[in-house]
Amino acid sequence: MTAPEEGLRCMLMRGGTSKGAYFLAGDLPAEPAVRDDLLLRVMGSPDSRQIDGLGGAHPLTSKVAVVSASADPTADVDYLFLQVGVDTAEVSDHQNCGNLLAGVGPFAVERGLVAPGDGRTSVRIRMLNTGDLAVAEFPAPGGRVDYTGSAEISGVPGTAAPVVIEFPQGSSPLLPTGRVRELVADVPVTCVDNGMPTVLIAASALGVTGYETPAVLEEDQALADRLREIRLEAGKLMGLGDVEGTTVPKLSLLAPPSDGGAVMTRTFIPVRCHTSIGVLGAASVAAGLRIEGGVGQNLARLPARGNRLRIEHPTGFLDIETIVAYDAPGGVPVARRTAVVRTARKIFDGTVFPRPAEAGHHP
Ligand code: NQM
Repeated sequence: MTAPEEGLRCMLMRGGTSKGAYFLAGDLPAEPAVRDDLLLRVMGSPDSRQIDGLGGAHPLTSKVAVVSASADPTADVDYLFLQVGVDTAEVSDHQNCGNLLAGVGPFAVERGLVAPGDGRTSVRIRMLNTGDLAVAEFPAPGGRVDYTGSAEISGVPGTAAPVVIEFPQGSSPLLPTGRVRELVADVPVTCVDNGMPTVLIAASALGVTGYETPAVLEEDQALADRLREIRLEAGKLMGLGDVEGTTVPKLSLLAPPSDGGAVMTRTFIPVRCHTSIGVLGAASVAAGLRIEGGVGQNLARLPARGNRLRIEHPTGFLDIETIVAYDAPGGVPVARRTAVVRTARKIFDGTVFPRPAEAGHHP
């Protein structure tokens, strides 16, 4: 590997409603502290505008995917997601990202890690942040990824080729506290983890409607204080320890649907309010709505038939299929399968030049 200051091979991609820098693991330093210091300098962090790097000044555009061939016989590639702080010098592997996941299969084909099939290509992805598996299917006719198509996802202008993602049953308990509903900081919540630890709360329990814009909710300091209090307590109950400096659990405020869907959401990730909703965040909301006695039960409208739920969010909706089953009547619920359609796009492929390391700073 040449010195990173001489440039690193990098692809900028939109994955779902997020955007990030994709790297081959072999193009980055192996030592996590050295890698993370480099990624901060690539993304332009810490700086609220990320003016000196690739980051887009929002957690949804300050993301990194690290991809490599997998040694696991049940997977083709390994995917490590890293959340890069915008105005903090932090790089975290504590959460996964189902949106950047949409770009991982196409990136693996672009970099020659997997041989594309004829027509649609299927890539089995081991998500290193959780250890869980995902299978992504997308068009790559004649060996070249075709990003064009007619799939539309809320929060992204235009249309693109569908990336169909399936998640088999994950390894985390769906109810991390072992309870369907509990009082946390005096508010009824359901803590759920279908790939993303998420605290479900009725918006009305916090004195908001759940239909406010993210900007209005972000300006509400009293709400921010309440959410912080709930999150710190819920984090401990969910076995995540002290979550003060981490990005999980997320908090999803629920309200009755306004446009024919199952539920309206406003999701805090965890300080900024999401302009749509994360994929695994939505998977957790959807599974939570299907658990008997959860806080969403009286406000959601579940379709009489089928596994698909429409999760409404600030810029539209996300359709997600989830099958929740009980191991025994009245027993423990498990999410057997989750599936979603996303799109992704290669925006730029080339060499990124990190900001120079600060003199005397050795990570
Ligand atoms: O939940 C944002 C996003 C995400 C994560 C976040 C995600 C997911 O929209 O799977 O995709 O919750 O930090 O990219």
